[in-house]
Amino acid sequence: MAIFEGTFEDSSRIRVCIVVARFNDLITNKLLSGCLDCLSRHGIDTKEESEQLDIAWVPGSFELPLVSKKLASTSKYDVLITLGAVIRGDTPHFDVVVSEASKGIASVSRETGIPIIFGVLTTDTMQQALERAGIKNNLGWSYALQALEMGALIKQVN
Ligand code: INI
Repeated sequence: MAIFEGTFEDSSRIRVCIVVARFNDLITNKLLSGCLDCLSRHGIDTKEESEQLDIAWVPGSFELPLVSKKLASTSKYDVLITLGAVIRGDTPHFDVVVSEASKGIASVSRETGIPIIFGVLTTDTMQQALERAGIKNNLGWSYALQALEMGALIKQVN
């Protein structure tokens, strides 16, 4: 019997790309900081000259799937992390943006075989988004952990 399980022992060797939406950058910059903090504490080089980490900026969450697809297709990364924030109160087309981002990211991940972490906060208010981006808890940290787990798992299964 084989048991496949992503561990954090080889985290320092995982190649990561983070794709971040600029829309609501008050929130997405905080998610990015949490993400980088977690990656760096797990041995990933997060300095500017890093050879194992890249960061791509897109205008909004709607653009995350296309750019993720281009990056995932390069074979340079073991895992991608997408970061965005869609806030219902301020967004009449909330459902459209969230649906396109979530379905798009899931389908890119399946098509390319590269795990892509869905780090798009979807909240009713800016207050809730702030709470999840650092005031109470920084979910960017959790997204990075999930990325390391999936990066390790996919290496085992390949
Ligand atoms: N993009 C977001 O990431 N969050 C939002 O809350 C948002 N709102 O409010 O509209 C948003 N819109 C921009 C969208 O993602 C695209 O960038 C834009 O439509 C251009 O394609």
